[in-house]
Amino acid sequence: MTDTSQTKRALITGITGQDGSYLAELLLDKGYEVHGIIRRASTFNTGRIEHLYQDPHDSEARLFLHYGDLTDSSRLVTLIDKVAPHEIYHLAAQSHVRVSFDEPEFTGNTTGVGTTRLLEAIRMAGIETRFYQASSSEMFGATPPPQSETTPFYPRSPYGAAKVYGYWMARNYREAHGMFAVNGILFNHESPRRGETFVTRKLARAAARISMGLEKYVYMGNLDAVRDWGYAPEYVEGMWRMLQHHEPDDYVLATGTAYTVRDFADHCFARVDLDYRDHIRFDEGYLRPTEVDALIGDASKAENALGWKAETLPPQLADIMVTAELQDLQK
Ligand code: NAP
Ligand code: G4F
Repeated sequence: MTDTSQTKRALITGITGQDGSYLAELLLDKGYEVHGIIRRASTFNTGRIEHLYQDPHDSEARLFLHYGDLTDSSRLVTLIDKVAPHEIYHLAAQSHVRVSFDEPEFTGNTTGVGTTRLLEAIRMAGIETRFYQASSSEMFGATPPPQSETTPFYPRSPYGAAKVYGYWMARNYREAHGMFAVNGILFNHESPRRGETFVTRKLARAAARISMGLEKYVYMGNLDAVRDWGYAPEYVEGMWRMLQHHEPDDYVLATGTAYTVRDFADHCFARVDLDYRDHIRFDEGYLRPTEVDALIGDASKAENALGWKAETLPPQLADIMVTAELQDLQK
């Protein structure tokens, strides 16, 4: 660890995920010492942060990885005590909505109670820190758009219900214990680092592979769902701004635009001069028992208080993602 009293230390749970990797980049660029919690796996799970890796024996190293898991309270306490971070970004979760219907208990344990374990670990360690909770637009569920910080929650999945619980635990630690705990209520945000089974990455990947003759069809579920898709690197900047604000509060981050899954498919396939209708087939296995029909966010509070505004809109996002897939295939 660097021993300069000026250096800010941040701890990121979920550093190996899409957002964790962009956030680690951002914080390292800002001069932070960054600590990340990773899960032990039998295969490497650090692909998204490989380019950031620094040998911990190097005296200049500012990125440190620690084994840990959201289900292991004692480990969270000892880690927080040891690292004593100024800022904690809690991004780790079982984050796949469809999977949460198959694994509701596991999702509740990690995505929901995992947040409580971390908040309680902070309280037990007795450190002064700022806490970011990765809340989600999925919490709005069936409540019609536009959705803002004052919109009532109506979750439609075990994942959404677990996130509502995490949201209220962060609020409660703020109100009950005076903790600087913030909820970022983020609408869907995507990138070439998005997990392959989320709809934007699946479509971008399929369009690229089909255009190269590697596949003919992609099997999809509901194409009529409306989402508000932004670009992940911009959203992690918003997370950081929330923790720099003079007081803890909750904020929506979104683009305010509405596109269907079908629109996104159209943009991805048009990028490679194909018609999506020739290549998409239906598989009911990708339907959810309860669907969230439309998420469109109102991020005006974040714009006014934090000066944050989404720049990249879905057509450009589709272009970025398909281009990245094509480049990967040409390597
Ligand atoms: P992601 O790519 O799925 O990353 C999830 C991270 O959590 C991974 O690093 C994963 O580790 C880790 N993790 C999962 N279970 C864990 C456990 N039991 N213990 C420790 N770590 C665990 O998710 P993301 O897209 O970056 O999203 C970040 C956070 O924001 C999540 O909480 C998500 O629910 C929330 N969110 C995302 C969006 C979005 O559109 N992306 C919108 C709103 C909210 P492995 O790499 O080992 O699997
Ligand atoms: O890409 P998705 O799986 O994302 P979803 O369910 O909106 O959840 C993501 O965003 C949330 C924020 O609102 C996050 F909290 C959460 O962690 C995650 O990052 O699905 C988007 C839409 C859904 O309506 C789904 O039914 O796409 C539809 N869809 C249609 N065919 C499909 C597919 N989704 C997936 N994953 N795979 C399909 O084949």
